[in-house]
Amino acid sequence: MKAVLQKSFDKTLFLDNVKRHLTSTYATTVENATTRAWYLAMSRALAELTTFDLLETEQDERILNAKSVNYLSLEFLIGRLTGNNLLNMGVYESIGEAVAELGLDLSDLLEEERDPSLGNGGLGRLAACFMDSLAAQEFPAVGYGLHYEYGLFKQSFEACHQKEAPDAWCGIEGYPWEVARPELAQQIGFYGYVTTETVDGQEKRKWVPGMTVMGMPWDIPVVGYKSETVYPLRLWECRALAPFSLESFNNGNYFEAQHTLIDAGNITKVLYPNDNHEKGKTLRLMQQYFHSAASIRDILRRHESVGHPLAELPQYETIQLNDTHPAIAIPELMRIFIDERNMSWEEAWEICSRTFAYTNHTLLPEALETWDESLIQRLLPRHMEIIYEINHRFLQEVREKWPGDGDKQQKLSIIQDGFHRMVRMANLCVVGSYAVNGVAALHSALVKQDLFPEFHELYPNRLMNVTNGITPRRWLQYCNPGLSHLISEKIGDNWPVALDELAQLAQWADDDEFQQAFMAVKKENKARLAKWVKTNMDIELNTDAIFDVQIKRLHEYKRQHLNMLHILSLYYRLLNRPDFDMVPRVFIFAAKAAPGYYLAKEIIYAINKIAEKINSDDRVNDKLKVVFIPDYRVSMAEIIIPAADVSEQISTAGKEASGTGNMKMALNGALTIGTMDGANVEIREEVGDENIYIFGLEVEDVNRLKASGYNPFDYYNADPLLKASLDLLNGEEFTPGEPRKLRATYESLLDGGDPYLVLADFASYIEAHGQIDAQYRDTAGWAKKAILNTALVGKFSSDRSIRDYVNHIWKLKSVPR
Ligand code: 26W
Repeated sequence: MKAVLQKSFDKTLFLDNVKRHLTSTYATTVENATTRAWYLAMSRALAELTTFDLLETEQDERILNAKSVNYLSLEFLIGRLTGNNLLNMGVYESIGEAVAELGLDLSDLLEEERDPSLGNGGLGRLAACFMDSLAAQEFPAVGYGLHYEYGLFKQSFEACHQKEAPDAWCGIEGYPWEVARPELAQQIGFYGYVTTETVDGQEKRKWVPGMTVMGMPWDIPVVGYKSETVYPLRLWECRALAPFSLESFNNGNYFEAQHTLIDAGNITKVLYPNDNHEKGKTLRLMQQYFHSAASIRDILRRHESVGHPLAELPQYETIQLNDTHPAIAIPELMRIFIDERNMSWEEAWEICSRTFAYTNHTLLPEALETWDESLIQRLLPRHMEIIYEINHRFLQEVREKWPGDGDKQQKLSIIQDGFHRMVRMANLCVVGSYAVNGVAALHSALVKQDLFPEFHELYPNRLMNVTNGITPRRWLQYCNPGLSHLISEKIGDNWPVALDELAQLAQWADDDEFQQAFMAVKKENKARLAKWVKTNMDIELNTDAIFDVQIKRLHEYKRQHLNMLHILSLYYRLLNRPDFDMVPRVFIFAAKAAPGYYLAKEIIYAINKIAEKINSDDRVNDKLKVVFIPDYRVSMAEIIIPAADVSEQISTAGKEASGTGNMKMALNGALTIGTMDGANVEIREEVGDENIYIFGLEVEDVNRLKASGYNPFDYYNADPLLKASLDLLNGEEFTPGEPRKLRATYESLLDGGDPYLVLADFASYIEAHGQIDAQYRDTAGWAKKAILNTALVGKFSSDRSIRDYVNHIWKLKSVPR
């Protein structure tokens, strides 16, 4: 690994380039440039440097002849690039000094960057961390995604309700870090019909699309940490092929002629804002096919440009499917092989099924994708034929293994029978892949046990686990410079590429001086967040209070409303029990709700109303504060996470596949309060029982309770504190003159049957919070726990996740440059 930029960084040349972009790209002058113009010009100048390396990496013979992974994902939640890339390029300090000569402050410039919010949450952010780790360890890779015109909506609160606004992340000037690759554009078809042609006496099926669009790739550089390796994150934008139909144009029907243009422009117009809930919309399937088809063609182009035969595809390329969203890539590759490259079914299948691997990210039934057979038939008629054939041959295999077992066939079939026949994308992925993985040990066990038990019997070696991870560059080194310096002082500066080395910190966990330094950094980070909250929300926070943080998408299974009930119980006790004492707490929430998810929006509304009241109630003000930070996004997480004392990971056991926010906060010295769910289980294994607060029902308990007929009223009637808290919610305390205005949440927890067992876990949750309160008072004891969290979570580096994929699934070799 070389740090060439670091060595050869030429300040004068760089500043000249910045000034050149200021005038030639952004049409302004040194005298007139705004901070924004300077940020754009600086980023363009930096991006230019990485484009050189991108092209060199792309043409490197050793990489062309090595095996690469193609990471197919409808989402890449990359976050701001400029600051992080400066760090990866090893020039953060020198650029800071360089721009200072122009009288500019680097952090002001970095604040000008808008987050590219090209993802919803966990799945998209994981894809971004994985790209960072692939580049850092120089495992050849290409990320394939979509160039949405609008990313995830921007969130604001109006009278405590969530309001959505479109997110034009590119801005009017365009995004400085991307470069168009028109020479790599592709044509993609939709609709139409299938005919049979006879070629050389052989019958061949041929798809004649009814509509064709263009896929224009934009490359975003993924910069390897202190190396010259730069891989492309290739995002496809959909455009009309010809601006309009010439024929109708010449007929004088100018506006009709523009219809194709409008349709094509729609496909990548906006990211679907649903997280863990699929809706089956035509445009979404069009996005998926557009993404898969463009990516597959690009992969084949790369493979063949070096002269590799198609039959050797699995030796050179592997294709990782990030959930089932790109599943249509499987029949697409089959179609190209059979219809366009004259392969036999057997030969095509042999290659295909050694090329794809699939990651499952959720067990929630409402998130498992199924598409109407009739929709696929209409949009992609040839693909539907191929799916039938895949299924037909697969079911034959099932019949051989279990003769006469109709039940097994029904469960395994890719086609779900019924009035509306549906295609189960997860089944298609398992059948068409050589490896299938879950994202944490518990989740992968449940994938084998509950989601795909029959597949596991049929293919005992196919299902595996790769526990998720996070990149330590962005999520410690970049976002928490104070802690990073403290760590490097103690153990040197190799930990960003070898996170297990943090374990050495454990030797100072009891050291007075180190404890104080560690907690002083935490306090500075809390002050930084408090300043943000004061400036942007005009709420005053006490940095001596416990900062108790829950930041993630809003979903019932994640149970923000359990956290809310805890707050209500504290408020109730502060007002009604004169002897009740507590360490001051600041509750921090940040979460977006899918725009169509009614109850999630009601929970946001309730928390905001509760916050409004509590924050202005002088009786409790010195003890309790509640802050719901609007518009949660990567750059906001970078400020919140280093400031967390307590990390809320409180999903119903068995529902959160992994979680990655849990890893980020533990790494930054927060203690987790969590259920035995997702990666919490493994975090506990690493940090030890004394350094985490585990509570609540486990998966088996949840199943048993549900099977025995769960009744939330049993808990409501038996626990006075729970009853008082819920009644407080349903009264008019928080909505004076309008009782029961927050009833949606209340009712879902009682009459609604409490599907996620909030009430069942309440008592145990309150008890765990009681322990936190007691143990936080022991300053040295808490510092020790916080230090041990940072020290002992090295396992959760995404570098380790990527090595697991490389060794057990992809079988790649690192190609150092
Ligand atoms: C089709 C609608 C839809 C959209 C997104 C269904 C499902 C999804 C994602 C798979 C949901 C998701 O982001 N899952 C999260 O993936 C993370 C990365 O593996 C895990 O850490 C989270 O636990 C999981 O909820």
